[in-house]
Amino acid sequence: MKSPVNVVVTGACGNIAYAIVMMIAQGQMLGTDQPINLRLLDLPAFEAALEGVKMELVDGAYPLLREIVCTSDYATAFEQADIALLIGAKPRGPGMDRSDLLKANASIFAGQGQALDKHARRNVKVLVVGNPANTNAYIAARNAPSLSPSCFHAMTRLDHNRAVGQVATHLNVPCDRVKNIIIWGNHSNSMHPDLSHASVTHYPEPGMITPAVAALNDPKWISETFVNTVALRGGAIIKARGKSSAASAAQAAVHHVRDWVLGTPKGEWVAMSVPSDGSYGVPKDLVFSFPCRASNGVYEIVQGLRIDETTKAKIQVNIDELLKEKQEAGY
Ligand code: NAX
Repeated sequence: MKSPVNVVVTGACGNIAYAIVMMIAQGQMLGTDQPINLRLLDLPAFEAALEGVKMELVDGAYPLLREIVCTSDYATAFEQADIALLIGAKPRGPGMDRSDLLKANASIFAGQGQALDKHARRNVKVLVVGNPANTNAYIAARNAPSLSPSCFHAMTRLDHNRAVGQVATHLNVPCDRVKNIIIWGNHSNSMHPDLSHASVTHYPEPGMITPAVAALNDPKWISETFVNTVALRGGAIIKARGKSSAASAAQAAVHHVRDWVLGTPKGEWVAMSVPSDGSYGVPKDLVFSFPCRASNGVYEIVQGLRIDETTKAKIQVNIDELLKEKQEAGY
């Protein structure tokens, strides 16, 4: 039997956390042979509610779960952390402008970066979900000087999964036949879903592989309906449900960490927001969504893909947006 890994979930009383802790406990994120110690962190006012989440986890009788710790103390939460899902963040309140929101979150993620720096394992894998996720991840990494920036990712996997879902639904094929979609940029309405390297397997006949653009054969649908549906999906869900995406966000975070830890399937890549190494002209260290592969717990940005002029322009829009966010947050 493997030794347990320490998994921290922040914002553990929130909507996304409520879905994700059960998925983690089932082994969907790290494998069904991997025991887990869960550390649930939320604000002090939510400590009693956290105990309720713990009771439900106990009542779920999950064989992989070992310790379950509920806390509002960073040192307790992040001690020897192997995986940290930073989901909790400050939402925009009445009268708050964008730069107030960026600054409020900057102080949360600076504090969590410092705590990870001090307490977590040196190869900790941190996934920032709380918005503005890319800038929050950048700030956490800046505040953890003894950890490699490569420990800090942000989540654009939900955008990736939304794009897969749209293509699969449009072609009436199962989602796992749609491969190698790219999401470029920031987790915001500006991010760019790119189908130019995507393909659809077993389409139109079993055994065939068709470029997604050819399978769809509808440039207007791709450049308008598809791009806008993916970019505006979060708002559409709030409008329809009266609440923001929770189960799909949890699923996306599970997919991101699973692929980072256990590896991406051979020949495939997925969207991960990772610190830039200068690839595709993105300034170094900006946390930017790229096509990434992973194996044995190590990820890499897929190199050398041909980028068309529309995509180049969209990448630049996202660079400018992230540079502005960083500045507004005081970095
Ligand atoms: P909820 O408002 O349901 O829950 C947030 C929880 O975080 C609350 O329990 C709150 O007390 C806690 N919290 C706030 N500050 C904290 C801190 N400093 N330390 C620990 N806990 C803290 O939000 P939920 O729907 O779960 O969404 C969480 C975050 O995910 C939001 O910022 C949201 O915007 C973001 N999202 C990011 C997505 C992505 O693709 N990157 C998609 C889904 C989601 O919109």
